[in-house]
Amino acid sequence: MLKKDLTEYNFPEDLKGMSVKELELLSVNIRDFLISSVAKTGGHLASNLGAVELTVALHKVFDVPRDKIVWDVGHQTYVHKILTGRADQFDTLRQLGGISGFPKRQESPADVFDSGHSSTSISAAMGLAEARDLRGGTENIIAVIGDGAMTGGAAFEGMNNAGMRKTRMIVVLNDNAMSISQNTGSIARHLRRLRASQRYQDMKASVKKNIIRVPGVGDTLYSGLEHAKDLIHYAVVNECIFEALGFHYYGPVDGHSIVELTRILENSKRFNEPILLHVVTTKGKGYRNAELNPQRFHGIGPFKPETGQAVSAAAGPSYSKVAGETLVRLAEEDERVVSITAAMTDGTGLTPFAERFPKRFFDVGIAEQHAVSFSAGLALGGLRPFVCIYSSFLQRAYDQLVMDIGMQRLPVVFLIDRAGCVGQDGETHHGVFDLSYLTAIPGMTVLAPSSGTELMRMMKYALAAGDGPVAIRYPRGVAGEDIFPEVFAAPDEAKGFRLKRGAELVILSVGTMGPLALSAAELLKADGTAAQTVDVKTVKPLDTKMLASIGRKGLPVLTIEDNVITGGYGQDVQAFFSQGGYANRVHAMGWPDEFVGQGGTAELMAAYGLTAEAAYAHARALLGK
Ligand SMILES: Cc1ncc(C[n+]2csc(CCOP(=O)(O)OP(=O)(O)O)c2C)c(N)n1
Repeated sequence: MLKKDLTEYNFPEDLKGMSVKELELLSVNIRDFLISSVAKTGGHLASNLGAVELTVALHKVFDVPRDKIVWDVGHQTYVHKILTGRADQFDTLRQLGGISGFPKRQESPADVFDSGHSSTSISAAMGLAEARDLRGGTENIIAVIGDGAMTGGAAFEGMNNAGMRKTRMIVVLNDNAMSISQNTGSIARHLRRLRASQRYQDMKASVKKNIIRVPGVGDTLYSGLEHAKDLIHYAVVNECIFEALGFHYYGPVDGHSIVELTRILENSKRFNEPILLHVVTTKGKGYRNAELNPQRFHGIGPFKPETGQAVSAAAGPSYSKVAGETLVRLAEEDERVVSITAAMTDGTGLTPFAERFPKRFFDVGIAEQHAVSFSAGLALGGLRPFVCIYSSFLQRAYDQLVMDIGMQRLPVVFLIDRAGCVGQDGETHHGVFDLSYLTAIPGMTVLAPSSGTELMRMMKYALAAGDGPVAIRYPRGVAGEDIFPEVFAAPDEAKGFRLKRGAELVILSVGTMGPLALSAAELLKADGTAAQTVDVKTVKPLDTKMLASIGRKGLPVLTIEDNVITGGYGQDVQAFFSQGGYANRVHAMGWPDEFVGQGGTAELMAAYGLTAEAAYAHARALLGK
């Protein structure tokens, strides 16, 4: 029986008794709910709209939480959340204290693996399956992975291993031909061919071979199946990469047909070996605006459902836009400039570059490790690569940063977008570790602009420098105006720091923490305390001349950074003073040693004491006031 409101169901139990017709009508209701709900909160709409029938069928066929579904990236789990009793919490989606836009084990037993970064589902599902087998369990383990996430090398590491071990697990490949933008690469081409293949064949023989192996019940199951004649069809293609990796391949299947999906999923349960079900879906399905522009509706802020228009417009160009436009200008002047993205062309502002210089632009797929080693090769080949990756995704490529770039002192420029707190995407996406992980690499120059113009100056410098890697990190959102009088100068030319007469304390703010530092200084001034503010543009190498002159005066120092305190700029300053024998007191402000959750950036900063008021209080404490 269909109910008026999704919150009235007792999901997933209520799904079990529903007919195909009812499941189809339910899917329509879920779509309406998704559109009106995400229009208010923002979120990953297009991917979820495309996965409605697939998720309904998964929950109809499998018994969650006993059976385990591991969602790759996890941005497409809204329907799964609705079908596991969380529809009533959707007004809190991605908000401070609300439900997450990604699977969270803490949130529900139905969420078995926390994700946010791509291509990990097959490995995690394989681990769950091998653990089940060692325990003698019988539950089904399913990984759901998109064609975009399938371009990540880690997915193949998992398949390589599971295929060899013949691990009993199901991989559902949700193929909508889209990553965030059009999916690229040979895997995408291969999937296109599989999709186009019309040569279906009865999979009876294959089912028999596999079912017969199910201990105890194989024979009975098979004869039941043979009579039922509901065997899955599969495309016979001359080459199928998944079969070469040891998986049974079935598909392509219409990912919007509840009948097809439930049948293939039901049959897949009976396999005793790894199988991959190739499901074809349409990103944004059922909402015209999203179908027409799936990229824009991949991740979107609040919008008007009738028109698809954003509720509020940005107050100015973002750092990403400044970076992309500057890169076009640099490339016009210097033909060695090339740019690389790992499936984030638009997010990193590279669309104008891709259009203007298609041959010098590389979208390598969701493959950050490859992107970094590839850029090492490009640099060795005489080019000047600018690698544009979000801070949290660059974590993937740490060894490549250390060995392939840092150790070899290659002139690669990293444009590290979404550095610092990113807001609603939460702990998987906050870029709060980069200052720590980058400054640990010998020879890496690490810069943090405090305005859009500073970013431009830094990019120009990075191209001209050319004697080692340069990382420039900047946050999500609007690039501000210059707020400090000093403009960026090359680290070795940076001079001219003078302690102001009468300064009682120095506030060193990194990059975009500048406004916070200036407000704190204002509060202190009102209290009769003279604080000198410094815009720290170069995080590494440390400005030792400046620090030594502060050290000699013994002034207390407050540092503020949009990074974890551990291993950040503040701790480098502390180490400089203590190792240099200076007695300055230092208080380091930044993110604490914990995974910071989701919420508005300002809300989170307030919750974690990254405010002008908190800075004022710390400053006074340093001065013993
Ligand atoms: C390691 C990593 N790099 C980049 C991203 C950003 N990202 C999130 S979803 C996505 C596209 C995923 O495409 P697909 O798996 O096909 O899912 P779809 O949204 O099309 O359903 C990308 C690139 C990420 N989550 N993780």
